Amino acid sequence: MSGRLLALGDIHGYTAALDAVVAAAEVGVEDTLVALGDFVDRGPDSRGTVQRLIELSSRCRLAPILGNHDEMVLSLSTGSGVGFGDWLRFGGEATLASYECTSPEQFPEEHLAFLRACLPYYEADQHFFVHASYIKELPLDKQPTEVLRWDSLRYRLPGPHCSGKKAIVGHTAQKDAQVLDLDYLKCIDTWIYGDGCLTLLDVDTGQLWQADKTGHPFPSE
Ligand SMILES: [Mn+2]
Repeated sequence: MSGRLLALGDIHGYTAALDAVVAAAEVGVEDTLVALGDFVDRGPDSRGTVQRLIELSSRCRLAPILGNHDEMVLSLSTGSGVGFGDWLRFGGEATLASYECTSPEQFPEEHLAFLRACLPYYEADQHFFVHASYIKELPLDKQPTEVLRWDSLRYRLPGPHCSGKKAIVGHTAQKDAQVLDLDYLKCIDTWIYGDGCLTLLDVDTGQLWQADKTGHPFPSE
């Protein structure tokens, strides 16, 4: 297969940063772009971010992974209402504002369908990709979704996975804005919703493209 294997950290509604790193890396139709999830919440433009990802799916080989924030939106979109208050506090308020809605039940069906089609994980020849974390002894198709989407590396750092493949993860915001590189695991959530940036990684070469909230190169010159 030609094209690069690229990984994109947690976007959280910062569409300008998404546009900037995709343009800088010149993402093209041959490239596989694994988006690690948490497309929505906290930032100002969740709606624009989801729209852009839908567009990107026809401009490259997009493999979107479901994050815990995306999961919250999906479960609230079915009208369950469970956890609505918590979701608002964890960034849902900004998401509602961007959609000009009072509940995820009212979000455009195309956007909800995109989130429903997101993957629990993505596996390549020498790497695998999850939103949050994994249990090192279990094959990927046996991982609990709680661990895949919610576990923090600060709470429990897994060792190398039994498959021998290297892990690329998001979710645990790196507040020094540096990619966490343990060789067997890279975490590329570089805290765009705080003082950090959005990171796009070429998995095979290690090249990084990074942008801040406004879409300017990070770190700024
Ligand atoms: Mn997350």
